[in-house]
Amino acid sequence: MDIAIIMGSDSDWGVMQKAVEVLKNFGAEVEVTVASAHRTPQKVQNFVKNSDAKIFIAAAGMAAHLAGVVASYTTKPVIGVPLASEPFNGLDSLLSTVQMPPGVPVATMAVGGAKNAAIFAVQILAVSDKNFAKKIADYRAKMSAEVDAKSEKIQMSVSELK
Ligand code: RP5
Repeated sequence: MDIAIIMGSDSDWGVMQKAVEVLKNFGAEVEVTVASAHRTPQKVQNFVKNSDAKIFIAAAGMAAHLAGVVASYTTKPVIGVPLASEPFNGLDSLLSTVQMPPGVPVATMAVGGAKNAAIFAVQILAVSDKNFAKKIADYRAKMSAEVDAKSEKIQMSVSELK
């Protein structure tokens, strides 16, 4: 298994589905489970300890300790995705995910950053896998070409303005 995604709740799926789509587009193996640092701590521990995934993506909202707890059970890379919820719109989960004590890092994405979590995971795989390295390079080139095309379109709109 390449990537394991752990979500604190099934209510996180609406955001995290994007990560699965991106990972599948890159041809990465991905599995998803719901396990909570607070509601099902033993399940989190068992899952992480028994998983053969190379990288974990952990997504949670509110008091989002899931990624940090996952990181405490493994020395594999852990990518954290803080998720937005009321009343703090994700600032609570961002700080809960990113403010890890020295020695146990979590690579924290932006609030709701499911897509970047997937891309970052593929970039880690790409360090030792030429196939993924080529796909990431192609992805960057395509993105760059799209920006150029958008810029040209804007230039045309500008020149058409009186
Ligand atoms: C977190 O609490 C979950 O990751 C979710 O973002 C939030 C709310 O969970 P539910 O009450 O919707 O299950 O642990």
